[in-house]
Amino acid sequence: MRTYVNEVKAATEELIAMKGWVHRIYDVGQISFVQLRDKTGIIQLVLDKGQREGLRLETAISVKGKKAENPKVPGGIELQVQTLEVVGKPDYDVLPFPINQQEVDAHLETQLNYRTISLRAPKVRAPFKVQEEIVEAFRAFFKKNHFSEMHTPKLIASGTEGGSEMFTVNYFDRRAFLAQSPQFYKQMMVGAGFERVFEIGHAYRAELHNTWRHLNEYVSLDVEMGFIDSEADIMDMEEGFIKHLFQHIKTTCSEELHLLDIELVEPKEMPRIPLMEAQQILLDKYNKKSPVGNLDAEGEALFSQYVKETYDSDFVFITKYPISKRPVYTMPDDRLEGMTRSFDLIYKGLEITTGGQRIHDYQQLKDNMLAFGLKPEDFDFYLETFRYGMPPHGGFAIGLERITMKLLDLDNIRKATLMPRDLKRITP
Ligand code: AMO
Repeated sequence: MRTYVNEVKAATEELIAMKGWVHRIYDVGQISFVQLRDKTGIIQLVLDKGQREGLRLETAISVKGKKAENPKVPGGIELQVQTLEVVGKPDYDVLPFPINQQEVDAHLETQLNYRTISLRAPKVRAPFKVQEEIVEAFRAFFKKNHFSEMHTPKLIASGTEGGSEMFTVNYFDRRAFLAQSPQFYKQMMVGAGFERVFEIGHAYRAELHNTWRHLNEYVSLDVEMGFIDSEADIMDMEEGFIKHLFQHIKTTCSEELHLLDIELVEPKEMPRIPLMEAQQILLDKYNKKSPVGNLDAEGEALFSQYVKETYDSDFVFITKYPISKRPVYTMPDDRLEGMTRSFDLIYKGLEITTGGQRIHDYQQLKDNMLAFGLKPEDFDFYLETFRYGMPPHGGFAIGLERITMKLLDLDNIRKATLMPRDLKRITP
């Protein structure tokens, strides 16, 4: 039976079998100290000269040995190796960059070019363990709250978030698109009787900008909920999830948080501030003008700073966006002319979520399509659901890479993306 590095302490076998990669080698006279790295950590192996022969960094090996206490090595335990087998011989001249240092000293683009190499470095890989746990927490939280997991089509016939930013694909003799979001389908599944649904899946945006926060393919954590009273139910649900998430990450990722030097402070109550108020505060306090009906990236950052100072919160919901700035499915706000029952959630200066209540009345939705210059007949497959008693509903989507990036204070979304797709990159 194989023992992983994080199990060695508790292992009771006389001879312990371990597998992994050669992370580091120190030769000291007749013996060598080799660090073996597996997916859970690093352990020191003690080898004699014969066993050491031919070993290079990153050789994949399988060893058997006896464990011994050594207070000088990390973890306090080393393995005195009795047998060693090379199971994966390397075939490189030089490594593209060293991966056994505290930090990988290579440009991000180089790290991405050699992604399977850079990911071998524990600190580069750590965000993905956290990301895995974000997904785990998302699934567990929403399942517990009566949501069903969905897998909706990614090859679709029409856009959901406004016409722009779509990738076109050939679909036999027709044109199809890659889904910008599961928006229509998650709403349809509410109407189909599932009532509460969530989806973890890729979304595609043909954005033409290469920035630290945009990807052309990202993972969207989508939620849609039927029989709501208002968009406040949706914000409550998201706030509840984020609080659950912090607890979960603290308990499941303590090693990764330590490695990345992150101290997670549990979120306080998240303020909910109408957009117009936020824009006014930015103008009064920072002399910062905002674009019509939105905040720009600088405004989001400044406003987060204000919220941190005023409410001691890293999160803020911006509410009540104008009709003209929100997609066709968004519910107008009958309490405020020209505005919608929608929101964004800003976390440490970056939008991580858009959400809101949707129009559920068939005729109103059809009329809104016309008002938006869309042809309702192009959306028959979607509109159909609304003719048979669609309940008031709403939802939101969180960008997985964005929330990972902010949780871990990473400065570029690519560091939270295994294989980023951006303007210039479609490999590896
Ligand atoms: P929106 O278009 O705002 O809303 O997207 C929701 C969230 O997805 C993430 N996101 C991105 N992340 C990385 N790169 C991108 N190019 C990118 N685009 C979006 C962000 C964003 O907040 N259907 C609505 C959601 C809803 O109302 O339920 C939608 O897709 O974190």
